Amino acid sequence: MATKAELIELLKDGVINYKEEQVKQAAQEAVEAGHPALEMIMDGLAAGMEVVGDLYDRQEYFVPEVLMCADALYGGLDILRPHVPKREGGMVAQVVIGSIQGDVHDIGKNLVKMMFDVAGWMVHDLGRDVPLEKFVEEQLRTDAEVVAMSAMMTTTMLGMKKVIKMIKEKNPNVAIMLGGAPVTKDVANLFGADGYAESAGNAVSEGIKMIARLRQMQGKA
Ligand code: B12
Repeated sequence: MATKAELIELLKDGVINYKEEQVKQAAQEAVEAGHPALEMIMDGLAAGMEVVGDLYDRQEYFVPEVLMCADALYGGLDILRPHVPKREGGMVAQVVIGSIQGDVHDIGKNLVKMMFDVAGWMVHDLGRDVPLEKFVEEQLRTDAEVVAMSAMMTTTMLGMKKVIKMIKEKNPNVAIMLGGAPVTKDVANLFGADGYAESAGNAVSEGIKMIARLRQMQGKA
C-alpha cells in the first residue's frame, strides 16, 4: 500500500506524463485509504498541471500532449471530487462562474468552482467559451451576489471588461471577481472588477470579502 506522499507523487506524475490509468488507480487508492481528497487534488493533480503548463511554455509539449494531460487530470478529479467534504455553516451565497467567450481553458475555472461548491455556495457553472451576454442573463436569472470569470488568454480577457460594464449597468449590486493566468490585481482594478484571486485556494475568501463590502455599502452589514 502506497503512502500518502507516494500517492500524491503518482497523481502528479500521472498528469505530467498523461498516464490516465495511473492517476485513476492512485485516486481510488487515496479514497480507500481515507486521505484528504482536496490535498490529493491540489498537491497532486493541480500541481502536475502546473508543470504541464511550463512544459507547454517551453515548447516541450504541444496541444495533443496537453489534452491527454487534461484527460488524466479529469480522470482523477472525477474520483476524488465526491470525497471532498462540504464545509458546514459556511456563507450561503450564489456564484455564477464561467470561462469567458473565446476561451476553452477550463481546468483552473473548474478548480475554483469546486472550492466554492465545497464551501457550501450555490454554484451556477456556465462552462467555457461563454458568450458575454450569458453572464448578464444568468446573474439576473439567479440573482447571484457574485459573478466569477476566468480567462487564460490576453485576447479573451478583454471580454471580461465588457461583461463588467453590462452587469453593472443592469444591476450595480453584484460583486464581480476575475481570475486566470494573464489576469492580475491591477488588470482586475482597471476593468472595474470588485475582486481578484490568484488561485483557487483563495477564491472563496475573496468572494466572502466582496460580499461583506457589498452588504456594507447596501447598509445590510
Ligand atoms: C491546458 C492548456 C490548454 C488546453 C486547455 C484544456 C482545458 N480543458 O482547459 C488546450 C490544449 C485545449 C489549449 C488550447 C489553446 N491554448 Co492553451 N494552455 C494550456 C496550458 C498549458 C495550461 C493551463 C492550465 O490548465 N493550467 C493549470 C490550471 C490549474 O491553472 P490556471 O488555469 O492558471 O488556473 C489557476 C489560476 O489561474 C486561478 N484561476 C483560473 N481561473 C480563475 C477564475 C477565477 C474567478 C479565479 C478567482 C481564479 C482563477 O485558479 C486556478 C487554480 O489555482 C497554458 C500554459 C500555462 N502556463 O498556463 C496554455 C495557454 C493558456 N494556452 C495558450 C494558447 C495560445 C492556446 C491556443 C490558442 C493554442 C493553439 N495554438 O490552438 C488554444 C486556445 C483555444 C481557445 N480558444 O481557448 C496560451 C495563452 C497565451 C496568452 N497569454 O494569450 C498559454 C498561456 C500557453 C502559452 N504560453 O502560449 N490550451
